Amino acid sequence: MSEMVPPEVRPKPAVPAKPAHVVPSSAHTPHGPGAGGPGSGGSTLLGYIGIDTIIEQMRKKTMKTGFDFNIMVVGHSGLGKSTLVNTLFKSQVSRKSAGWSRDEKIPKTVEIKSVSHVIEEGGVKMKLTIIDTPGFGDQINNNNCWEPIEKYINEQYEKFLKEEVNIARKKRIPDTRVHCCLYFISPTGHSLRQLDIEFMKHLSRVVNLIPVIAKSDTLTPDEKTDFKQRVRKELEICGIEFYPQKEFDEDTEDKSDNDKIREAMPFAVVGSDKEYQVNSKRVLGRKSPWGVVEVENPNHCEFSLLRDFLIRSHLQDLKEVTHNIHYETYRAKRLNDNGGYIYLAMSDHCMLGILCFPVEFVPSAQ
Ligand SMILES: Nc1nc2c(ncn2[C@@H]2O[C@H](COP(=O)(O)OP(=O)(O)O)[C@@H](O)[C@H]2O)c(=O)[nH]1
Ligand SMILES: [Mg+2]
Repeated sequence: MSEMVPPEVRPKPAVPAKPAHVVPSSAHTPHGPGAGGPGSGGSTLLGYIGIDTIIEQMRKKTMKTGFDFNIMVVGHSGLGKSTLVNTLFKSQVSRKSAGWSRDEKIPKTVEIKSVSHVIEEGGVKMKLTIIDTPGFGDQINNNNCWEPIEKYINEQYEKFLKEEVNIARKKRIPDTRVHCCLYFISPTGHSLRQLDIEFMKHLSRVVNLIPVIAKSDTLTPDEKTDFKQRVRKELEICGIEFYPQKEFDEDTEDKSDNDKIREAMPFAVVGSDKEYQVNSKRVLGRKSPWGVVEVENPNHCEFSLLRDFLIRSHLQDLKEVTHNIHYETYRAKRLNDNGGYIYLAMSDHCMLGILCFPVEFVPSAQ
């Protein structure tokens, strides 16, 4: 008869503690006693794994590498494009119009000029490129004046595509693609011009288009409300979809946030790089004999709505939509045009050789 052996009592596995140096990814994540319970995302048995540190890792990486943001401004001369961009980034990031065409007083066609700056805030570096389009809409005949702008945007996609399929691919492809195009609508109080409609129709398909009503301090509040409504209606009738497009909303939360933004668009803005003293506060504004229009005061204009949307809430999404939607559409079209192959000239001047990549070998998203 075999002896009864008492069951072996194994010591409970020690739950690995979360290392002290790990910073919580969010203030809501419980890490104290009881962490790992139901609903916390961890497990009492397995203990802390550290998945949530990805946020901190990504933050560190972004701090180290920085990021590119390329913004294009389009609209008639004198609509306040340079001023608005300087107001947005609180510095002289865009040169005044006079600086662009010093040698050429009257631009013959649309010129495209870009200027880059590195802006640092809280240890994060952003390489900001402003692409200006002086001369747009200034001709007597403005037919097809959106063409050079569309060409420029596509050239940046082409550059990126060539880098992607390069055998000796750069670790980090320089991103010159236009992440956002601010289109300045003249504050006429009437309706959109044919040129506005033509431009937005063509460009909304290739870039994140954000229409804004320029110099809105020239409209009374009632005129502004009417004009905004009329512009929205006209855009709808013409089938022009501006950013953020409904079809790219990812979930219901996205949809409800973006619905509010879409209803408030196009933002009626005022730009200024001058400061004034108002109620013992320094504010950016435009001074007139009857008072100061405060650029960042939501009761005066919608500049702060535009700034928050563009930089504080949607900057990353603008980059993602550029990459995943606009660039991807361009890439797919290029592949289709070439029967599934991308042909790359080895030199800009002569075809020294041709590299062919079947579709399946072309790397996709970054
Ligand atoms: N009333 C008003 N004037 C503005 C505004 N923004 C710029 N301006 C003025 O309009 C003129 C042209 O501005 P600028 O930024 O060079 O226009 P751009 O040619 O479109 O780049 C300058 O005298 C600016 O001071 C604005 O929001 N309201
Ligand atoms: Mg300018």
